[in-house]
Amino acid sequence: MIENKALLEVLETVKARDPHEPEFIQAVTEVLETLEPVIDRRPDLVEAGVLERFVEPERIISFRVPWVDDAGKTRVNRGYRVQFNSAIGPYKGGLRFHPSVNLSILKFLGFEQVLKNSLTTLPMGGGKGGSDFDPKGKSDGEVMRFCQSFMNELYRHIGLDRDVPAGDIGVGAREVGYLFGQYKRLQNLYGGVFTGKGLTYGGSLARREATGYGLCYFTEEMLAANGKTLAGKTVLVSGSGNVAIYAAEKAMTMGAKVVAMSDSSGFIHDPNGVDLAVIKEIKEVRRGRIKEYVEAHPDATYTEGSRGIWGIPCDVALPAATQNEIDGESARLLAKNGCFCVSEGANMPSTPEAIEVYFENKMLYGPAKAANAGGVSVSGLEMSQNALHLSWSFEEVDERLRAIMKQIFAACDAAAKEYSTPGNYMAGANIAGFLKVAEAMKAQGCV
Ligand code: NDP
Ligand code: 2IT
Repeated sequence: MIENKALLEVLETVKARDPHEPEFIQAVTEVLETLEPVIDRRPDLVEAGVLERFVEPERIISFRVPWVDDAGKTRVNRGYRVQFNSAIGPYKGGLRFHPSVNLSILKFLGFEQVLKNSLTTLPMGGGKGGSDFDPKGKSDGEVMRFCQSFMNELYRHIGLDRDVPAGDIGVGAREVGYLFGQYKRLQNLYGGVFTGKGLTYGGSLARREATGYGLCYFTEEMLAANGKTLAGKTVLVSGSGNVAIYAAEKAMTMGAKVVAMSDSSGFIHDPNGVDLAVIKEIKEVRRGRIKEYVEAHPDATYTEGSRGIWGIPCDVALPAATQNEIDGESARLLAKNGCFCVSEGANMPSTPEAIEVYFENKMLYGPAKAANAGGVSVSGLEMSQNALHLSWSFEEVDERLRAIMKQIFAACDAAAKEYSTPGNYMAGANIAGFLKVAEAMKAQGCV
């Protein structure tokens, strides 16, 4: 519970202003609670009005996205871009296309992105955007027409030194291609205004793998600091999208056994270890459902309902699907079955109750904004390569990613020790991320 008066006032204002935005309130509450020891020592930041500005997006753009489906019918979706904070660099963050997208979700994601991008050590502010459009079940032509219409509005608001979007849920290589193509056509500019681009048109090697690989690099650092390693451990990875697939791949390379993965319909359990080639074929090539896995591996089981995955005994859990996918009950189940580490590939996958359970059970907890920062880090490296008009090898990008994840862990560890409880990497990530942004905001005055 917060006692600091300035923090309390800011939190109460957010709750009063946005009572209909539960995810945003959840993210802000968690961060403000952990900032108390910093704010107690830094009245100058309160004096400079940093806190009030820190929780309010600089700009929110909302627009109509009309498009024509294959039957010739006009459809309308909502498009958004939340430009949250540009204190340390141009807005940077992904676009999400999913029917659940609304301002509460995009504001929580944008707010988290500000702190995450600060942790990467690269000069990027934070933003997020997207639409309630569902690419699932749409033809390539429908997705293209939607993306072109979305960009017909978004192009005015983005740019190399202004705002650089990327992918997130529902926005992968196909969508980025269509969005980038339309931007280029409208602006007659090739500039690296998108990251996650295809390798034939300015994308970075290892961007596809970056979030998942980075998650494993961070997790390995956290485990090593606590006398443990991923090798030989049984691991659950939720989701089967971009982050999940490459988290599973790197965990396996590091010697772990991944026994389960999921999608929004259900989960597969393969005690022999998941066959990732089959998952990639189903998800990346065919855009199919994870239940098809048991056709290739009849020894594995498929169960309806994605939450059930947390009932499988494991050592390490890597949630990589979506927000609030681990609730208190799932967390208790993980702890009861011997899980000692939860490291987050998805953004805010643990409810506040779940996080309490991790701490009560002395589990190692790698918070999303640190653990999944590898994706945006390599996005930053993609921007650097584009600016230099050259491209680095896979190994070079991967090496830089590894170094960044190591540095992020070190920063979380140090801030936890200086301001909070040693080992509380959640507090460490929030504090280290906040301090850099706060200093920049103070230095730039009331803007
Ligand atoms: P993808 O669209 O590639 O994959 C998303 C996966 O999560 C799919 O398996 C999907 O299942 C599942 N999923 C989505 N929504 C839900 C839901 N409501 N309930 C259960 N499962 C769900 O997205 P990404 O892999 O890119 O993103 C996954 C998470 O990682 C998100 O939280 C994202 O914000 C975060 N992230 C992504 C980064 C990136 O670089 N891509 C970087 C950092 C974080 P289904 O196919 O059934 O919908
Ligand atoms: O949540 C995230 O960090 C992302 N979706 C990636 C953002 C980016 O700009 O690469």
